[in-house]
Amino acid sequence: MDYQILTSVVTDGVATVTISRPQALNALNTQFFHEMDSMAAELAANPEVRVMVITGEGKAFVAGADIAEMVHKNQDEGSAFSRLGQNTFRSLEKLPFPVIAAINGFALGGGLELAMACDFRIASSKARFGQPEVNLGLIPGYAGTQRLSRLTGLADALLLLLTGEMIGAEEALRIGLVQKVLEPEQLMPEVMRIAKLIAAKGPKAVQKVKKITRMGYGMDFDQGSSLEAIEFGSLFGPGSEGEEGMKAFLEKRQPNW
Ligand code: CO8
Repeated sequence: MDYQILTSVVTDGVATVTISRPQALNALNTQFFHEMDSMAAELAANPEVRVMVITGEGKAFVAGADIAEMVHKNQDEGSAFSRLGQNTFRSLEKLPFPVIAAINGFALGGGLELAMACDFRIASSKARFGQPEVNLGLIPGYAGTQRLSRLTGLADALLLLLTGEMIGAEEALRIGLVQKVLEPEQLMPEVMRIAKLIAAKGPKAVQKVKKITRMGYGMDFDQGSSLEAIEFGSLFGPGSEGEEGMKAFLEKRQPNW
């Protein structure tokens, strides 16, 4: 695909995908969703990639869905644009490897919804967060009404969704929306440190942790535990990743995945 908005660089097993439409604060348009679908598929097919990082160029991570594109839509087109984004973001959750949001600036509306579809979020102290859709007479359309309350609890989610107010990074940390806050110049070094840490672990184990934790979150506890037991067993046996990891520990050497 001829990418106009996304760029990607793969180093040491980490694919860093940058959203680059800074003149519109990286607002999400139809082109973005097609590029993200294609990029995710390409990276999923690349055996070198163990972790994906998503960040934005300039002063925004993403300042929302593209209002200039949305303003002319009718009801059916509005619903279709919502489903397009929902499908793309859901597919990020289903990628085999972890996806980290490196939130460098504004994460508003569809931008916060994108960040919430990542496996965890690390933010610059300058980042600003919000679901400002009600200011526009809209509601979130990329499953923000569903993901936010699951991350923060119902009341903090409703406070953000109903007021449309922006919050800073420390408040986002307090309500569980982000996992770490760093000075702007520390953001990418720390994100890369964490991404490379994960990329160096047993690749199948990492994939299974993501899959089972995410699937189990929506499951009955006992069903989730059964799934865990099956997947746990699949890492054992001659030539398996678990055998190599455990042997390496006992032989006091680095594992050779
Ligand atoms: N869409 C399109 N263009 C945008 C957007 C956006 N979301 N955000 C910023 N821009 C553009 C501005 O129009 C401006 O363009 P220009 O230079 O041509 O005038 C440029 O980016 C720079 O923006 P500002 O001059 O406004 O920059 P400031 O630093 O003054 O302000 C803000 C930054 C506070 C982030 C401000 O730009 C802002 O409030 N942006 C809109 C934020 C917003 O409301 N986001 C939510 C959008 S709705 C949404 O995301 C719904 C998701 C679900 C959709 C479901 C599909 C139907």
